[in-house]
Amino acid sequence: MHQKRTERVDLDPQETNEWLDALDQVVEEAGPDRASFILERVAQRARQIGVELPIRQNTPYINTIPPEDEVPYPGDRALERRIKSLTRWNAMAMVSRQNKFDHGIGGHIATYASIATLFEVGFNHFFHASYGDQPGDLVYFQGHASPGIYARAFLEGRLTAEHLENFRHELRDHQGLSSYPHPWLMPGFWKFPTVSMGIGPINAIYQARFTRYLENRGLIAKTPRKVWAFLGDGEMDEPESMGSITLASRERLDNLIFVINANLQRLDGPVRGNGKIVQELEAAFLGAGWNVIKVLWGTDWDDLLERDTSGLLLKRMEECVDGEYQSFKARGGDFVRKEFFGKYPETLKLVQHLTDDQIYRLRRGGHDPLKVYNAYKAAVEHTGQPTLILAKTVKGYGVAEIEARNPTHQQKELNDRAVQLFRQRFDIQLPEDVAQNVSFYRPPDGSPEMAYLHERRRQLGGYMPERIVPATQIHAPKLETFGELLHGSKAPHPSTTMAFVKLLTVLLKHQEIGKRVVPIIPDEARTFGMESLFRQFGIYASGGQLYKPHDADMFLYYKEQQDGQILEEGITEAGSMASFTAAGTAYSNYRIEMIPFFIYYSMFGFQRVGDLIWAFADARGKGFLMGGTAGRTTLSGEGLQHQDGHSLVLASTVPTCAAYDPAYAYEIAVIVQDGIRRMYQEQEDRFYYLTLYNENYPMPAMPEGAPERDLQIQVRGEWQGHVATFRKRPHSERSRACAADSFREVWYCGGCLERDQLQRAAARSAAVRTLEPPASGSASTPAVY
Ligand SMILES: Cc1ncc(C[n+]2csc(CCOP(=O)(O)OP(=O)(O)O)c2C)c(N)n1
Ligand SMILES: [Mg+2]
Repeated sequence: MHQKRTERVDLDPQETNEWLDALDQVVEEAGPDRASFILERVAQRARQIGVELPIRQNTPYINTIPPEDEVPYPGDRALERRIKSLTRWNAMAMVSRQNKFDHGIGGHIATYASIATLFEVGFNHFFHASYGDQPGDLVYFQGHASPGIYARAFLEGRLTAEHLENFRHELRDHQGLSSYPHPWLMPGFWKFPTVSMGIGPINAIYQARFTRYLENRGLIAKTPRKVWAFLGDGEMDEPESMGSITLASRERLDNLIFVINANLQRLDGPVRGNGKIVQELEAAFLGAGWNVIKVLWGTDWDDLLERDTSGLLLKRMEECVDGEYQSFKARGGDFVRKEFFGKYPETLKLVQHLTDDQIYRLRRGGHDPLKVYNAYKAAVEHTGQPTLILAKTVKGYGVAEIEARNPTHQQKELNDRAVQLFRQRFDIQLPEDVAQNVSFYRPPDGSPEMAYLHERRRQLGGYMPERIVPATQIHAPKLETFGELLHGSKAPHPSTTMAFVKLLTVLLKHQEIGKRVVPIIPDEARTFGMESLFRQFGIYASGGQLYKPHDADMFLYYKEQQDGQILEEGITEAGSMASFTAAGTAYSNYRIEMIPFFIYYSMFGFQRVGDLIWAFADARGKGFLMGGTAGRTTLSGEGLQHQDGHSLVLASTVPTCAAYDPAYAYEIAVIVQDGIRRMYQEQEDRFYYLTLYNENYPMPAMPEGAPERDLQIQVRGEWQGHVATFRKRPHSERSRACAADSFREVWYCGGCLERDQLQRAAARSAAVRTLEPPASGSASTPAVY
């Protein structure tokens, strides 16, 4: 009788062993590739004859790269360790000093302590600041690991002790450092604002895709440039972190490398106390088509695994959950001997030659430069897929008394004993006064470690992070370029959406700046009447169009091409916003100014992807957000679904966003023309939000003096002071397509409720409840201009 899958027992161990021996023999005689081929064929046959195959998207809980495939470390391990230790010291001193003198100032020690090796191997061997005359790699640093990045820049001589002394005090008279990566607060330094979790990973994916887009359109030279994203394991719970990972594999983004700092903890406690975050992420990313490299165990474990003939060490590694792994680092070597190795006599024997201290110091993979180097090397050489590196680390690594403890994330200060233990742990040689005062320390110029550090960066094309803004490349077209929009409409009259599509077409065809325009649409082009753009400008498809579209013989067919200009993103406002960010900041990342237009249902904008929009502003992004079908809509069947007077209010709260609610076609032309002038020609770091309506009505010709007056009517974030500025627009019988209407209604209803409550309280009688609107201009009515 056949067994059920859930009841698997070995019915014939001798037969099982024969199969396993046969497999061993193939590997021995013909190598693992041949064995893999045979297994693939066996699996294929099994499926054909109806054998159910267990689908497992996990590899064993050991390193992906076996020791025999490793290359030796190419750098000077001793000097690199010295540099890393000094960086650790200065990072720790920076946070600790701040908190001593200014209690509660914040900052993080534990995160950088866990990620230091992952950064340092990158800085010494992989992160290119440039490729010849081309810009280099784009690195998204884990935001709250910033102390380590500052500490390295201090060693490099790019930051001073005064900078470090003023960590988190950047707005004082003297120079300081922002808590987290921030291109406004440190404009020459940080490129990517990453600290809002989930924003880094999705932006990195679309950044890597945008690199390919620029290359395929012939706008930048091809380079081996990589996008590196350093992420927390807790951060992976944000929907944005993993929501777009299939785009990366679909697009074969082998220029993208995610490095997850799997220290098994987040802020409150373990990321997956009852499971294994590394295995969970491995399965998800393998399933999504990524190349996954696990770096779990340091070199010291190689010998133990080699001698694990019973297979019980591997079994023990597999059966422990992360909550236990955390305890193994929080509780010391004797605990590990007893609770981890002691479970089986065979595993206990494996470590009988080691002291408790040696057992405690058996390193995890993410703290071993050799293992990390080999993983990075494999990642940069891998083709056809993005790579995920899962590096297992310890939160608060080497910081006595906080290592792997639950409150470690919040630890900001170290007492004198902890500081001295920290020094001993990493063997940090310092002048005595520096050690006593926990001061910052940079060895003298010309010392071996400083010479090495500078030489490595010279080999890799310079220092990083660095943000460079090129000279302006774009001149705004003259207003007359949009002639049709300026002269008024004839029946049948258009909507402002139609006027915008006309304007976009004119811009796309523009001799000088047409190529720089990036239309971004989340599956809404037909709704907005934009399908004519498909054929004219092509939809970007990195592999070209592999099929003949069913509408190929029609004039407006669905045309995909490798150098297509339109980013048709599918139904992902978050992904589209990430594309908008890559395009709107291309000037600083690729030294090429691009002009993105992201057109979407306004209802799915600021309230849905508001934090991505905020990050775009932080990144000093430029471009136009176009909120379609704003206000009430007359789109058949859509009704109240899109009634969103509030988008304008939300837009007006983003400091660098200029929000407009244009009523007429010529106003759109005036705002966009002036926007291009201000953002690109004048290099102002701002962006625009414009509402678009779908109702058709007569568009007047541009009156005398209009540009100046129209540009004044930006919606400002002063609505609480009742000066929100909405335009009156023509009303039809069916609908009043006016954001101000819904806004006024909300205001009006709020006023009613307020008065209602007051009346009840005062009279305790429900005699008369008036719903009269407050008198025009009274305190509860927004002024309407
Ligand atoms: C969207 C968002 N929510 C909350 C926070 C606050 N926060 C900062 S760090 C952190 C824990 C991060 O854990 P993990 O990603 O595992 O990074 P680790 O410090 O462990 O490397 C939290 C919750 C944030 N920065 N962003
Ligand atoms: Mg973590």
